Amino acid sequence: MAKGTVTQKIIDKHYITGDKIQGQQTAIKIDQTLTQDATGTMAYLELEAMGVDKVKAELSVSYVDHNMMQNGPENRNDHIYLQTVAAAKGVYFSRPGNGICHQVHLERFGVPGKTLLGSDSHTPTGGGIGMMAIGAGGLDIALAMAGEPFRLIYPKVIGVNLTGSLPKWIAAKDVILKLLSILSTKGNVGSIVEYFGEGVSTLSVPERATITNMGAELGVTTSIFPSDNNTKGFLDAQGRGDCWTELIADTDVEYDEIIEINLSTLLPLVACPSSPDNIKPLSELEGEIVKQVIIGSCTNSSFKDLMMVANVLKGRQIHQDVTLAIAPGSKQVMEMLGRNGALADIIASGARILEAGCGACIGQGQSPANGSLTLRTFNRNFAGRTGTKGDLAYLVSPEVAIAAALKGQFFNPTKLDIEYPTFEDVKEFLVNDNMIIPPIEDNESVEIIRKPTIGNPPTNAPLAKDLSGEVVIQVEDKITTDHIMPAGIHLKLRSNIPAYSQVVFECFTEEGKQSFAERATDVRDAGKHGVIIAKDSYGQGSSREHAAICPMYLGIKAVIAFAIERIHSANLINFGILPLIFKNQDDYNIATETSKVEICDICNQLKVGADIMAKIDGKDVVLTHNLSEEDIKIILAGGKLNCVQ
Ligand code: MIC
Ligand code: SF4
Repeated sequence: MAKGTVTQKIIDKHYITGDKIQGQQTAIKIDQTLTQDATGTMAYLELEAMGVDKVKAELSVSYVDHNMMQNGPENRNDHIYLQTVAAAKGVYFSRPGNGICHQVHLERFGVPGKTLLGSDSHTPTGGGIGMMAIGAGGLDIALAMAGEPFRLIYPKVIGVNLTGSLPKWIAAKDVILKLLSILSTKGNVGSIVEYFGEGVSTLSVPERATITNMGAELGVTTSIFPSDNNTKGFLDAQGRGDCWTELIADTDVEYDEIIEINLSTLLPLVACPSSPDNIKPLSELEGEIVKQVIIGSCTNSSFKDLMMVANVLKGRQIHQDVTLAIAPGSKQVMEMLGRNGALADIIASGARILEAGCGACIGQGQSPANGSLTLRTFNRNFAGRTGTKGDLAYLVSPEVAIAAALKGQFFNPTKLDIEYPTFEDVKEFLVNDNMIIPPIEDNESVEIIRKPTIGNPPTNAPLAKDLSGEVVIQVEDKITTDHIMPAGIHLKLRSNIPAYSQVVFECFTEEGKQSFAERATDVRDAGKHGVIIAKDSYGQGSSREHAAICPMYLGIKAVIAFAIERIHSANLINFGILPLIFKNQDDYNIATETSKVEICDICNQLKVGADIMAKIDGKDVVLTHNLSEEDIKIILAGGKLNCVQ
């Protein structure tokens, strides 16, 4: 059992109830919350449904960064709702254009040693300044805003010992890509990654934040760096040095597992289509023609990253067959680049400047052409996420991205005939919070504006005595929430569950065949409970609770898989869908796309640690689950909203 870790220190300080035993549920106090618009509308509708007048967390911030295309009125309707509900409930509101939630939170609100719960899976970015920052579904954030504790699995702490220092042109992105090549995207549920070792002090806060951000792809609860002098320097430069505290592991610290990474020996790495853990050394890809490069997203859009890019581009021109798009992570970054002239260098090179937001990372524009390679500094390259079916998206560091933009092919940046631009850490960031609206005193008089595209969150019926189910879809390994609930052009439907439900599992709809929504509706209309069957690591990726709400809306009552990822499993429970596990994986093969699934007396069978006897097409199948007492109560009630309303 780990001891003396930064992780434990924060958990101990925030501990409320539960066993401090690895693998058991522990409830902790949440100090800060964040939401973004694409998950936020549901979260605040849920908060309203709970009858909460004013948020009880120390600090809550609502960001608008995902849905900014405004094709049709839906996005702007959401923004107006979010701004008015923030004012009514005592929440800070970060206006569209102010930047990506994780970047802005790091700059303006994050505090070492505090807990942060965010309705976005990349909330662990805050681990870059020593926060325990965790992603969760919107309903869990709503509950944290209401002052409720958050339950997490008491973690296994994986220590990553960083030694050496990064060579020129090798970046923080290569560190996390290296770790993904070791740990992969699956099998890490219930772990927290904590960085330590002499290499830590060689990394600046933006570099640490790149690493903790993309740590989300490991499927761990979160990732964290100690809070040291570099952290102090960053917070001082943000004019927030007074919130700094030192937070480092004890000298006799013990981790549950240790992974060694020597920064000095790292080479440029690439995550190939279509998974962040499909890692190859850049050397294997050199020379392959690249048609599009995009630099941005919450992983790699800091002032540091973009200054490196601007310096490389200064006086140079991008390759004539490549489009280069750059999205700064925040208004602070954009304004600083504008004032120091770097933006002019970027524009002069032929790059296209995008607004400070998620944009292309969530399929809002910049879809690549068919069959052409796109290089992105993002954190996810799940199939189709770019908006192009059969896309070829590669995840790289800004250094590898910019080399490709100049050369029109995968090119090793260390071979560029360019001096690597090195910088001192920024001593004073430009602080201009005019796009952040603070909470007001007279919050009760605020009118919450809900335009017609914003519906109520649906609720579920309590669990039936017997589950009389029928398979609606049978899928394979590593199904991400992007497969379940596509974003891109459909993202604007996030506040309209009946409409959004129509595209559940859209990527698996074959020409001339029933869609998932049609099949699920038929099953439901026949009086049966819908069941989803899957293999390993079901529900990877984003925190979008719509991947549970929409299937629930269509009558899904159970998911049976080899393993279900943490945030998605919690979302299923929150909306009253049973997350069940095959005890014997061979039983997956008994099922077909139309099998009958019977679980008699499910309400009584559902006991902590007990197996569940089911029948698939009449054959006996044993299922298990990881549900706690509390989870079972929620499932029986048909979801958390039914318990708290
Ligand atoms: C993502 O990167 O997939 C998102 C879009 O930010 C999601 C949240 C969402 O689906 O709204 C996430 O990471 O949680
Ligand atoms: Fe936005 Fe992309 Fe970051 Fe998600 S991963 S928060 S879509 S920038």
